[in-house]
Amino acid sequence: MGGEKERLLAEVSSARERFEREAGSVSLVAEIDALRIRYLGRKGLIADFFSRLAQLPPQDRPVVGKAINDLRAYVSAEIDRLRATAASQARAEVVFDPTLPGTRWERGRFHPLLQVLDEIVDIFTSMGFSVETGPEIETDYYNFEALNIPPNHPSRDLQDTFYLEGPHLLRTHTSPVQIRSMEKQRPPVRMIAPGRCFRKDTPDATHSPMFHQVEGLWVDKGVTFAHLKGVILAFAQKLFGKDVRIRFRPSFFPFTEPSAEYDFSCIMCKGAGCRICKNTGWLEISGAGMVDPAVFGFVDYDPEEYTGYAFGMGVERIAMLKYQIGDIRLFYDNDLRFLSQF
Ligand code: 2NL
Repeated sequence: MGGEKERLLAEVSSARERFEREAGSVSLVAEIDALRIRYLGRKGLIADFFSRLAQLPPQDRPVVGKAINDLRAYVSAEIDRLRATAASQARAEVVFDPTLPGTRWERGRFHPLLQVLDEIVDIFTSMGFSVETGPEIETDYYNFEALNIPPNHPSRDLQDTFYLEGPHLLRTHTSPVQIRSMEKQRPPVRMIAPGRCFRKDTPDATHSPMFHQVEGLWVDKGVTFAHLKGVILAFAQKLFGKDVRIRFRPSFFPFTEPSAEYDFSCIMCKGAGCRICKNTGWLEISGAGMVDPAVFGFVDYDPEEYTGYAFGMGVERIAMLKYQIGDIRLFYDNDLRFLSQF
């Protein structure tokens, strides 16, 4: 009843033909591996032939066994050859080609606020101001008391200040840096204090609970309001150009006397009146004044011997004017479509 011997031999020979066909149409390493598993795997075609070989009568086994062994040797040599060609082709594809254009790396840049802050700092250092910094977490004493801000002043309101534990709070301005600097040294003091400030404001187009300020201070014998006007004018012109004019309007702060708010002539319309300056011709910048003698009392400077001026400015406000940005929140959204324009 033979039959199984002949059938097995025929299947082995047609398996070889099928392998030749299939091997001719593969090129990827993954395809070659799949082919190997199908033929040489533990549950593959050839393993199946061998288990059927074991069922044959002993006298039939040598002939069929040789045919299966030959098939296995052939398939495994072919697969090794295919794999070697595929690997060398893959390597050829990553070979360095010096005629290809290089990879262009996107360059990073500084945040627009930092660029404006740097510009402000450069202007003041060029005029002889030193740059001082201090902690963002302050005490009630440095943030309010030493600035002559009375205990129930509205700026101390829980609504306006981020209070932490005990006497600690997030500074609402960088003035405490100036108090600390005056404590550490005797006049002359000519410094600016740039940095982050915090106020419990609901964000809108012009308010952010975290913002940046630069405050300036000059204390010496004979410092007057005229010196303040001179430095603010020089600053305005270095920042926005020679034809910028400045004006001071009377105001009140607990830490300066007299106090003023200062404006720059509109950088868009040069004072003629436009949308940016709401047709006033002027842009409100910030406040300034002569250091109140009470503040000198806290740092042990003799107000009979020394006078000083101080001023503040908001970095966001200046950056918004410089680049005509209508919403302060754009600085903090971290949207690269915005940030990459600077
Ligand atoms: C503003 C603008 C200002 C000061 C800050 C200051 C600092 C010391 C002493 C006196 Cl240590 N003054 N800084 C002065 C005037 C204005 O900031 O509009 N603040 C409410």
